[in-house]
Amino acid sequence: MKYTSDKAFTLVELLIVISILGIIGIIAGNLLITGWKTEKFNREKLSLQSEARIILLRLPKDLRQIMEIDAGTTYIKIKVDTNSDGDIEDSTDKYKRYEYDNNKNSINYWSIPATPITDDNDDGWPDDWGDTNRVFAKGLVKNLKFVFNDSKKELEIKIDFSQNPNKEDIDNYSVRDKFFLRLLN
Ligand SMILES: [Ca+2]
Ligand SMILES: [Ca+2]
Repeated sequence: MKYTSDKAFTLVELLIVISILGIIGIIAGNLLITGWKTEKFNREKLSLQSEARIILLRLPKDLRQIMEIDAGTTYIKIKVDTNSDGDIEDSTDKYKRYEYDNNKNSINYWSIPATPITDDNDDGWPDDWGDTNRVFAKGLVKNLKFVFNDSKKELEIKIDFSQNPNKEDIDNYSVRDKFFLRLLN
C-alpha cells in the first residue's frame, strides 16, 4: 500500500514537473521570438538608415560643380562640370540623373559622359540615358520629393523609407535635407 501511494505521488510529481517544464518552454520560446523580432527590426532600421546616408552623402558631392539643373517632383537632372572650366564639353564632365521609381520603390541613378550626347529633341539633355547606373534603396522608398527653389538656388529633398512601402506601417524612417547650389553658369 505504501509502495502504491509512493508511486502515485511520484506520478503526480512527474506531471507537475512536466507541466512546469512546458510552461518554462513556452516562456523561453516567447522570449526567443521577441528577441528575434527585435533584432530583425533593428537590423531593418539600420539598413534604412544606411541607404538614406548613402544617398545624402552622394548628392552633395554631385551637386558641387553643376552648370544646370532640371528638377521635377520625383527627379533631378544635373550637368556636372567636373573640371570647373565653365563648359560641359570635357570628357570628365557628366550628365547625371536621379529619379524615383514608384513601381520598384527605389531611386535610379544615371551618370553618363557629357560628350558626345544625342539630343534630337533639343531639350539640352541626353535623349537616351542608357541602362540604370545604380539603384539606391531598392524596394525601400515609400515616397520621394524634390523641391527646387530657383531664386534661392536651393534644392530640398525629402525621402520616406519603409520596410513595407506599399503598406501603411509604423516602421518608417524619413530623411530631409536642403542643398544650396552654386550654379557655375
Ligand atoms: Ca568642363
Ligand atoms: Ca534630349
